[in-house]
Amino acid sequence: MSASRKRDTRNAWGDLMKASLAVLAVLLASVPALAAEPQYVELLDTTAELSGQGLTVRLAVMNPTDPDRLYRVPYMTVSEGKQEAIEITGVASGFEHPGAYAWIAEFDPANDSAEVLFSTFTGGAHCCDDIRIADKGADGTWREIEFGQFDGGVQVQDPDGDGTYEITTVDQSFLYAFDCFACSASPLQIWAIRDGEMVNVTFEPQYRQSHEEWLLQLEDNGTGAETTLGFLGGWVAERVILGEGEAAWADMLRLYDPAVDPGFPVCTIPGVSPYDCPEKATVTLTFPDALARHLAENGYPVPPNATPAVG
Ligand SMILES: [Ca+2]
Ligand SMILES: [Ca+2]
Repeated sequence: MSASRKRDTRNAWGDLMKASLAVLAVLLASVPALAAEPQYVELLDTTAELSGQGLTVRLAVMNPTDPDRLYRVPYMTVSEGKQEAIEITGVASGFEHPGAYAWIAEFDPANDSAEVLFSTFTGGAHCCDDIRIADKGADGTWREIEFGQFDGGVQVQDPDGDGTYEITTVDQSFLYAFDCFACSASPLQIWAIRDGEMVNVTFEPQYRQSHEEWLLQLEDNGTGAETTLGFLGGWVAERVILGEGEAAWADMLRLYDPAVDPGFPVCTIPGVSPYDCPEKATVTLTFPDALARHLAENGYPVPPNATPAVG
């Protein structure tokens, strides 16, 4: 091989390497930074501790100092480095060993720290996990976000795989709307934290696959129960999220048996529950009418072929 051929080969390799590095740089720039996996700790004794992502979380139980407060209350302290950042008090459950857990996870991309989800169990048959979140503001001050109480709890997941975690649960409004808790299907609900605010992102298109999977799960779980009103309500709502509302409504009407419809009382006075409603303002709706009303009241687009909601 001549000297010039060698030089050409070297140049060709050099060009190839440069091109490969350029491609790699573009690829790396387009891939979001890999976020750390969320970390979990549960309060099994009187204290528990977890460190990760630059934060230290301590869970402990406050003994009642006030004689009127009978129950011990779990609380959480979060430290950033060596500095205590925030203390958040949970709720009393009435149990001797109150249930509590925490997750460190990257929920809110608007700041330079991970967040901490703190849950305490309020007690009762199902209810509830009381969820609060420690979130660092733009000025570096930590704040408490009161998320709410969730029957059956919440999960920390990243359904769209972008490295920022979301909180998934089910739409609580369906749990007892048309049937008992265990007989009710509920649509998947997804929450994000954006600049310290809880945002319901259920309908955003990047979560479509999660909804498709949830629908499949509902249908499997509904084996033998596909015509109960509790199933049909949540099933239609999940399909409304998937943009199949019109077909879902037609399917529901085909499966719906008026003979098993107990009727659903609603109050025509806005904001008044059926339990507090004067008799003359109470209207009993059929299941399809009640479902259309429930969808509208809870922010779901009502399918165009649905009966008009009353009241
Ligand atoms: Ca963050
Ligand atoms: Ca995400």
